[in-house]
Amino acid sequence: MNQKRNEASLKLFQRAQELIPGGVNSPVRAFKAVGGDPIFIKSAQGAHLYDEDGNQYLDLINSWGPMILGHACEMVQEAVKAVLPHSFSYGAPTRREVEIAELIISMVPSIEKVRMVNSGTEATMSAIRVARGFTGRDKFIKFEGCYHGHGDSFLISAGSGAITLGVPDSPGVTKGVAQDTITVPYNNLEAVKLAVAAAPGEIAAIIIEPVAGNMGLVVPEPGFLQGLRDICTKENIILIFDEVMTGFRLAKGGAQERFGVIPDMTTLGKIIGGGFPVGAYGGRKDIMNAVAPVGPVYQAGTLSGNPVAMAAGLATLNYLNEHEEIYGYLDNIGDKLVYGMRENMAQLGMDFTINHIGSMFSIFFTRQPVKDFESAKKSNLGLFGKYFNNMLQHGIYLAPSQFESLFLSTALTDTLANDYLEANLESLRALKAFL
Ligand code: HOZ
Repeated sequence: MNQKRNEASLKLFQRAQELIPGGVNSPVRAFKAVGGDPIFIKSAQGAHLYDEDGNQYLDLINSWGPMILGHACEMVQEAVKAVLPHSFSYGAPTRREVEIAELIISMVPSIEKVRMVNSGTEATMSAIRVARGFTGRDKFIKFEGCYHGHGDSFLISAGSGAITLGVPDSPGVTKGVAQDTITVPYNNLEAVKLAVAAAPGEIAAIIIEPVAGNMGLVVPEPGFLQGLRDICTKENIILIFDEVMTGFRLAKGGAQERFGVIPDMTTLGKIIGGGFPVGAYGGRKDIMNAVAPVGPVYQAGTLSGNPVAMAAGLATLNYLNEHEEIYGYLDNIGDKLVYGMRENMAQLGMDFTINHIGSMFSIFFTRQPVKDFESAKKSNLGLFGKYFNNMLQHGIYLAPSQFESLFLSTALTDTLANDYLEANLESLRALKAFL
């Protein structure tokens, strides 16, 4: 156990609660689902976070995905520094926007044209608008437990912070908006077929996290993504992969490359900005040509394509593009953690479920397979909270919610992975008293 002091974090949290709803600028960070008070981070370097009290943590969130090369990566810093003397925003086109568009199009199989925005939420909201404008249809299908940012039409059966705080259907979303969102269970093709048959010619798009990361990690069953592709092709529905989490992470070309299923549109965020606020949506040329100023579907943004964010994103994506071996490394270190956790559990006579792919994984405190939102909700949340706090005491910073994935970075060495597994063994052992 190496975490002792948290007075500085506590003081900041007390001040913050007077000033910011819940003391945080994004709800899951408040630790409400796991008990205890949030840690305020002062800095980060490589695989580690440092809090305001000087404690060190091994970071298994990596800013919820973007820091795939570890924190404060030198090469990204240099790229950002090169831009700063030339000012920080112009609201006019720049060279790097062209370069990053070329790079994204070369890396992501489905993207022929791309538009930069400022967050994943903007990307998904815009993609749905484009799909509606292009098809002339109003409704879309989303999957229970998938989270596509906080746009009104997505906050129906939503995962991530929405389910963490018990508001999967958020107040404030009007009935009028909600009636155009059709929800079906993840990994259930029959339900999709029924939903499509029930609204013939009315569905503009099916949007999905090809690997779901917002109900904890849930991997698509064999044939599920291809089944969606086939339905969409047959019914002229636009298939949108929300790869905000999986893009540039599960492979250079994201989950679509890894599973060999190509959607019509893709939304991106997180890694694409190298840690800065960036999102993007793109896809088939004919669809993207519906976007203003070429087509009539309106979408705009003063800070879109911001030069500082573009420099960080470009440096990160260029590096990933030129170092494909990174994905083998991340897969191996992910395997090491997950197989090691399973060994730890076997040693303690436990058999909880771990879902895993590449550098993303989640532990669920249930013995049943987790393949959709209903099965994810079977996890014992009390045990998860205890496990989270045990790990924190051992200097491991996990996502403070059962309904999130963990993300690894290339800064996670073999030695640090061993430290993680030791902490995991001790944290699980401490749970035995509660089983
Ligand atoms: N809902 C976000 C991840 N799925 C968490 C974002 C944050 O708190 O930074």
